[in-house]
Amino acid sequence: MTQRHIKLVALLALSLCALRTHAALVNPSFETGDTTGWTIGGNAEYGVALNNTPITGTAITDNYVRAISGSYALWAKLSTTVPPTTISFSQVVDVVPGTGYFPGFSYGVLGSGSFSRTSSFSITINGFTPFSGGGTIGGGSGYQSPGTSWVAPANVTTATVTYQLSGSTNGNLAGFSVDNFIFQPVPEPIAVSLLLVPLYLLGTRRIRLH
Ligand SMILES: [Ca+2]
Repeated sequence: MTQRHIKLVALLALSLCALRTHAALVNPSFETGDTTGWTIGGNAEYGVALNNTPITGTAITDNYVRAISGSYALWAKLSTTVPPTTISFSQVVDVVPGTGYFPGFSYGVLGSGSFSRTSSFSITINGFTPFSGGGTIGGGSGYQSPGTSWVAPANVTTATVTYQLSGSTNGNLAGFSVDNFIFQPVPEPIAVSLLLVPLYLLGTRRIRLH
């Protein structure tokens, strides 16, 4: 390896360090087959199951689990009948002050036949709720994937992120599938440019070799 190569590799490594972030959810899509890493709240019945596992005891015909990635997803039975049911998912992650992050997750109600169910969600970080909303889920419509942006304030190095989901099912239980939790850093333009410089230089070096 020439000195030039060593410099380029060092620059590339530096750039990757700039892009690297501390935030990383444990078990973000339940591929451990359970809820390892998560603190689950709320009063809903829930579990983790393989893709296509039936969710029994709900008002949705052929209600089943759909994993949006990997083999597993979490399922939860939600309704607004008294008592209303909710489920929340929390983790504490390390963050870099001043860095932007994208928290999000995916959920849906999967089954056969015709149905329409509404749901509401919120994403709370260190007690602040940057994003909440809801929507209607129809039969076969698959997942919804809400997400938002959040910038770690100065001096804040940990974030307690809580994703909450509740369902309105016209009085009947619906089995929700939940998967693909995200808490990703948003790459800063300067870090991206630092990464592109050595990649460009390596590219021109390779072209010259040909
Ligand atoms: Ca999964």
